[in-house]
Amino acid sequence: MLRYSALLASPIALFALAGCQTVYEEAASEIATAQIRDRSGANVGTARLYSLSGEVTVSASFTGLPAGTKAVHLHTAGDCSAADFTSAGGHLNPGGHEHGTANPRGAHLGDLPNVTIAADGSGTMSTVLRGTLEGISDDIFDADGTAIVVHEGPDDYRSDPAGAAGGRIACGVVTAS
Ligand SMILES: [Cu+2]
Ligand SMILES: [Zn+2]
Repeated sequence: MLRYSALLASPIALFALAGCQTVYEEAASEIATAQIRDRSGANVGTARLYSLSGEVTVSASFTGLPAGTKAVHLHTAGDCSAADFTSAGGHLNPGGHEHGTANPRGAHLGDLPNVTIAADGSGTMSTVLRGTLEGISDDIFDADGTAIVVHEGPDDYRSDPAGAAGGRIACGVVTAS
């Protein structure tokens, strides 16, 4: 039981461990994945959603992206068909909030931390979503689905409606496992 409590306390720290599968990933259930592609159609990453004890964690790893700090969000439609990925709609926001974790009126369910892409084009991001699995799975797996989107610049965590993050450079449809 001690081991279990430690998992609950620090899923993000455990995700940060090197290796193929972390302790957290072993204990958690994968509920969805997304193959993320850039505007040329090249595969530039994978996102996985896990549930453990009612919490949902999003973990994404990227390769082949331009270096720098990039916004990552869940968008309201699982549709990456438009060339500029605007088909994915705005941020997933079932609660009717404004954008940004630093916004007193925020935040969207889809607001995720920025990812830092290294000079070699790689980077990882992991975070626990606000809300419980029971509360948010209907929003993620709704009729039009959900996408994970990477932007050309960083999210300022404040500017409504999208964090002033610039254009969309990569997109993946969240698919139930
Ligand atoms: Cu976005
Ligand atoms: Zn947002």
